Amino acid sequence: MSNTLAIIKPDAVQSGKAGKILSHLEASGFTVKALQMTRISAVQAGAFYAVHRERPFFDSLVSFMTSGVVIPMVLEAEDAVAKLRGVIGATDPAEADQGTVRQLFAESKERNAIHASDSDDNAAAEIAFFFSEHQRLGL
Ligand code: FUP
Repeated sequence: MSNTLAIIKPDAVQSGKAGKILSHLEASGFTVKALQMTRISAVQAGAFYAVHRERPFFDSLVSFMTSGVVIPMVLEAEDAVAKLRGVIGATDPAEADQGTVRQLFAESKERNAIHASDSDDNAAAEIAFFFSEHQRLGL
């Protein structure tokens, strides 16, 4: 078993889809190990997406991610990182496979409902970004 980080993004929380997404993740075989509702600052969003700092969509992405509540969570499954990437689908919902979270619930390439870590190293870093050492002891 391994862990990954998912974030239900502001578009999905605001439109009342968080519960359905959580159900979908559980039905897909993930165990929710930790979860919170929070808002992040522009500095925090910029740090989280630092790899995209030079991209043309960066400022808009930071603005979106700070526009409302987000729900970061730690999900456990066998091969959790790859499994969750498959379950969420392609970045752009127009290109996401049928039945994926983004195909079902996302509005656009930017307002795409959910984040998922893309490697085990990034999963560990992103879990530490949102959850304290004390919380991580429970994982
Ligand atoms: P993903 O790993 O599928 O979340 O996608 P990326 O890491 O490539 O992009 C991170 C986030 O940047 C996406 F979730 C949405 C946003 N993004 C855009 O808004 N426009 C783009 O062209 C690409 C990404």
